[in-house]
Amino acid sequence: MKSALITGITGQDASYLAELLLEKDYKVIGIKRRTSTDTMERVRHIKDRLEIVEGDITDAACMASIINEYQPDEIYNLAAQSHVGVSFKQPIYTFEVNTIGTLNILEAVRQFSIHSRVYQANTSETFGNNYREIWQDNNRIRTQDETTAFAPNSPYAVSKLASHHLCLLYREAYGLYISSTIMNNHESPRRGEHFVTRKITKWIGEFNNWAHTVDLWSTEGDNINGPLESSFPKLRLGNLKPKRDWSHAKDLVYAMWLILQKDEASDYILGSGETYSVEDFLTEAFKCINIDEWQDYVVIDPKFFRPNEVEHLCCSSDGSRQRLGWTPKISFKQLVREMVESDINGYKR
Ligand code: NAP
Ligand code: G4F
Repeated sequence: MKSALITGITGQDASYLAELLLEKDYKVIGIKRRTSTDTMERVRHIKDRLEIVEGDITDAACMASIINEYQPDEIYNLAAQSHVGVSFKQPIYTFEVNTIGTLNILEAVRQFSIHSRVYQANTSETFGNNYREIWQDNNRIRTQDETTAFAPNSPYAVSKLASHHLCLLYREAYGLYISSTIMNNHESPRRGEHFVTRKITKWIGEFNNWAHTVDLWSTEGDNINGPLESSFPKLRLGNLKPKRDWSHAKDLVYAMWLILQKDEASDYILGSGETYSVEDFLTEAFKCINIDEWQDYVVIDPKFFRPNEVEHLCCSSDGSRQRLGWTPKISFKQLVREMVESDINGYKR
């Protein structure tokens, strides 16, 4: 039986990855940091099949002790301060978790468990506003691939780029098996509520259910497109123009597992290869409750704008896909619908 250690077990990606690894008969050890309230919601349904260990990746001694004790075959470092906007307000904390935290794990592996294969979750945010222009079917496409230069423009992105380089360094200098992946955005019904996609679908779910209770939806099955009652607060968002390459988290965690099954450690870039703006997501999500004029329901609030923005992410991951034999299966439209329906049904897990 193989063993896998997952940091950030209470997070979105870890919950899907843990399900996948349990299906594959792994022994799964999840690291959870101490919190004063319960954060196990995403993994409650599989909790009894996981070994949960309390620990914080910013604590070097703690990481060394856990990795030394379990000697895991695979380590997936998914723990992070993963919110870009928050990283502008808490830059030092972001570095402690995302950079020093990664380093603590690499050092523990180097000193106590050199056979462990490590997966490090890094990010397309590290490209900042860099892209490559290619012509496809007479269209000019902006894309990022393995050759695109990094230009991180948030504390989060800089912290993750440092983590990426530490992985390359530990692989090269010590011959450890460490694979670092530049992942584009991936979402799901389990996405944190402060990321834009889930913020939108959660609002829609609550609004839809409220509208039903006050009978705002005038006649059965008809589009309403009516005015928003003043008693339900509008959805407050920031910049709607940025474009993201959105996939489903389930697709991405499958690639994570494939990556650690390769004979050689390497770097990858993962995403859908399609790009949609925040406004596109909003439009598609409102369509799920038959509203075309989302503008009546949304307020643009400067509070949600960032000091710097990444304007356009769209990955070209053909090389990585070929090496892994991987392709994402869930489309943008399916993803949006699944998230909206889950929030209408009151999100269970
Ligand atoms: P997430 O839902 O925000 O989960 C992050 C996890 O890290 C949570 O379980 C959190 O615990 C834990 N954590 C935070 N600080 C910790 C610490 N000091 N020690 C131990 N655990 C800590 O993130 P995600 O969306 O699943 O993303 C997984 C990884 O992929 C992250 O590294 C993220 O930066 C990276 N990534 C994500 C995306 C994406 O679109 N989702 C794209 C590119 C890269 P609490 O529950 O206690 O907060
Ligand atoms: O949902 P977001 O906060 O995700 P962002 O910044 O793209 O970061 C996510 O993807 C990265 C990979 O590219 C990960 F590394 C990272 O960990 C995280 O998972 O914001 C998406 C876009 C941004 O342009 C933001 O400015 O939506 C815009 N936005 C507009 N209004 C908003 C809001 N973002 C948030 N969170 N909240 C808003 O109200």
